[in-house]
Amino acid sequence: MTTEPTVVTSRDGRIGRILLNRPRALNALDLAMIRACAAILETWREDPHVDAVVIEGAGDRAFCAGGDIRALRDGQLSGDRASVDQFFTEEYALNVTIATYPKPYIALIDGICMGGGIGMSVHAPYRVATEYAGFAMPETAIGFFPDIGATFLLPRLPGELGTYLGLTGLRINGGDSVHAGLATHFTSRARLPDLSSALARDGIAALAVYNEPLPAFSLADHRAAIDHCFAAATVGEIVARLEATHADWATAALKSLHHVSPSALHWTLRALRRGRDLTLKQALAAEFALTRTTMAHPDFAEGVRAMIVDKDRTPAWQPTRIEDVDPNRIAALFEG
Ligand code: QUE
Repeated sequence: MTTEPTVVTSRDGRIGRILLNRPRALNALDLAMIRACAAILETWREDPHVDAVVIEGAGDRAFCAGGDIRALRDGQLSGDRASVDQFFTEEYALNVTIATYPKPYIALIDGICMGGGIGMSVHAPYRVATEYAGFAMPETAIGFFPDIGATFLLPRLPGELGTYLGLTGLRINGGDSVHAGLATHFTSRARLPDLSSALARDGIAALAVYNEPLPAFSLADHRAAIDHCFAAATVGEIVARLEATHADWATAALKSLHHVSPSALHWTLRALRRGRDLTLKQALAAEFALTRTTMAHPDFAEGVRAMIVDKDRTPAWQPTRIEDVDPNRIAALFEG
């Protein structure tokens, strides 16, 4: 039996292609995939035959659902911090490579794009979303925080949209992702194969040719209220402002906030506020330090257990209520 490579690379006309090829795992990134992407980007960096890089996900469900969170939980629980550190070191280095790559890097996002998948796309200058794209930073649901440079990216979205997305973990669709600044172009799934061929033939000029009119921003009517609620200084005050906002979007946001880890809400808000003033590299270094302290909190292993390992979706958080999180304990995570 031959096993298919989990990253398939090829040259096609003027471009280099990367296919994240683990469709049954929603193309989630393990360390081998991160290494394969980093290696081919180094090969192509100086290759005169490669003018641009196009990355896609295999299958029609996902661009990339994130990182290999299950392996990270195993490493944390067994005390193998070295392997956990290795994963984040190489993943975050790849995020910087993508952000600073000297040639156009174009992500075609036709399915879910979460966590590590955002790190593989949103740092790049060109991100094409289809109507099937779904962007989310859902880490508070697993007792973690938006990493991969999201503490740099999210505070730079319009108003408080990034705080809203990072705390609730809610998913936004392809059109909305362009309005929010997560994607740069919108091309329907039906035309994506033609765009992909045109990129190989004509380079990035093809992006404008295949760019389509955007559907209306579904959050447009709520932007001012989102900004007001999520500008609050504490998680408790954000919840209070949402409770005072009698609207369906606010009810949905509250439902998410009451499902995710209360402790993760507190450390995520603090990390997002800090990221406003950091460069991408500084944000990633700060995130790396925060992986060490937050993963040692019981909510990380419990959240991954509930959402990914056992899939019962009923995590037993410690503490269980937002108002019972000890601010001193959160502050200590940022000093560790
Ligand atoms: C929150 C998350 C992640 C998640 C689910 C959440 C995440 C992640 C995955 C994931 C999905 C499919 C896989 C896989 C991991 O799910 O970060 O290995 O095959 O990577 O609710 O943050």
